[in-house]
Amino acid sequence: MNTPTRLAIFALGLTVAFGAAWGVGTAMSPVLDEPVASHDMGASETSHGEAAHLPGGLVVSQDGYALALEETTFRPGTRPLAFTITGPDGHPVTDYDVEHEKQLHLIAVRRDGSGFQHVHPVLDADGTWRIELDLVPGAWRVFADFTPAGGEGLTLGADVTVPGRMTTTRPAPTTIAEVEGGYTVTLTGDLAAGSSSDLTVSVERDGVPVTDLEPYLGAFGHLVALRAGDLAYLHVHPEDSDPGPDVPFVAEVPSAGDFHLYFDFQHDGVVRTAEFFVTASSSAEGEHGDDH
Ligand SMILES: [Cu+2]
Repeated sequence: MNTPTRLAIFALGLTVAFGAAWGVGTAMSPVLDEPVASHDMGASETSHGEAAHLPGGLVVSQDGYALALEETTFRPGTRPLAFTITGPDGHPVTDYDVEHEKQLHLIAVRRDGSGFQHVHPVLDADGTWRIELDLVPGAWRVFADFTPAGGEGLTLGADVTVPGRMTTTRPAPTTIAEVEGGYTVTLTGDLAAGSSSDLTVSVERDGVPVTDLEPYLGAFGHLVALRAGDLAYLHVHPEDSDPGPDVPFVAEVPSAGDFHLYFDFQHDGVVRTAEFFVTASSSAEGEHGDDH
């Protein structure tokens, strides 16, 4: 710590001490700690509550766990990504709970919502995860969705840059996705901010409803929702269902606005992704059944 900073903190400590008797150590901690830290009463309990309600994926470090990428800049192409999750003791985490059949789910997507990849890295004995990503130029976000053994589930996010000439198109609203292999995947149901929204994804192939979807990650499909603008990573829960054509989900979105939805499904031994771009209404609109 340099001298001016130390002086500034000392001065702050004096100010606080005058106001609050001799609770200097405690009084100073909100100044020195990250806002998420909560080993104080009252005010920091509130800030902890707010952090708990923040959508996932917006921070690179939370509750003592941090996502550390070995490299953050890549040339375009198929590139190896390596990273660790460091724990509260500062060492890479090597023990994870299995959620949706995997110890860790990695999502990579370009900031404009294109290039979505949902993959499952391999863990080394030393705690390093490795996977290959297909990268084109642009600003990317990667998300690690995991549960440290015996702990709470976390989604941490970090930025990745791929230099080069970037092309982009503004995504258009779509609830019908054409997917390679002759599939047409349709999303029905409306997202409403602040409430649980029932969504159904229906799969057809060459115009015929698909009734033999294969289990993928413990359900007949896996849905990831990202908020346009900041790529907040949202919770979507699969519901029990038949193996198609309809696969139900419950989604909770924290705000009105645009969302990218990605539905991974397995059929004929191949996992494919259908992409949707939808707008969530404010909850008031949703209650009044505004369907346009
Ligand atoms: Cu996964």
